[in-house]
Amino acid sequence: MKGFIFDLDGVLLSTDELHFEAWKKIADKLGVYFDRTVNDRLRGVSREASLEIVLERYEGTLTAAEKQELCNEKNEYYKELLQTLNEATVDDSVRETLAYLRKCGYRLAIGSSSKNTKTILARTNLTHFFDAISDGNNITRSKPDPEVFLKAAEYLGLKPEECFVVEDAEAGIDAAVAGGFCSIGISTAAAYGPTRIPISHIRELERIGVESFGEGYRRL
Ligand code: B16
Ligand code: MG
Repeated sequence: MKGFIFDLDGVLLSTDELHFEAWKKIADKLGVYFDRTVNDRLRGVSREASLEIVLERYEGTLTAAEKQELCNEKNEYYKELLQTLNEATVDDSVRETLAYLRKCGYRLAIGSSSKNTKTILARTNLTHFFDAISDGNNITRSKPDPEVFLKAAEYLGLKPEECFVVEDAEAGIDAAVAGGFCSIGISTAAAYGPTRIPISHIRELERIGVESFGEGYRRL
């Protein structure tokens, strides 16, 4: 194994609350019920697919242009909220684990559905840890399609079977499995059947990193 591809939201930091606030504004404007349980279903899902979930309880019909306008509006609220992120948003254990894996010689990439990935990485001072970034701006198909991870591996110059994918969402694990990656699941994804290696804390990646040099990960 030579690389680690990290999902962003839900793995390196959480922007759940910010997505919630932004979608809530849209839902309130439409008069649609929206709560944190619905918000949980938006994890790892693209902006457009998220809107479709928000609209499940909407009685009217909207044109494609109106839907696009709502997505844009949500993103404007969300970008304002992203201004509150800073270095302290990210747990020390995340920085320490990324630094450790780099020291071991692994190549690191981001594989995120978010089109705001670069802003989030810059605001939290995480950009320098990564050799490559694959995000919502360079894909045409969202998770569970493996495109975002396949592009990340390509940017790293590695084959899928040489990379771990670390994910918190079921759709992300499905994408990793479909792409031929070794999936590591955290949070919700730890209890998901197809996950190859469940973990309960990001620090466990250090052990996996050490044990997986060469063919070692097969013995886990
Ligand atoms: P944006 P990930 C995902 O990021 C989020 O989990 C999901 O809630 C969001 O809808 C999606 O990015 C798109 O984000 O609106 O910023 O393009 O988990 O794939 O890092
Ligand atoms: Mg995620």
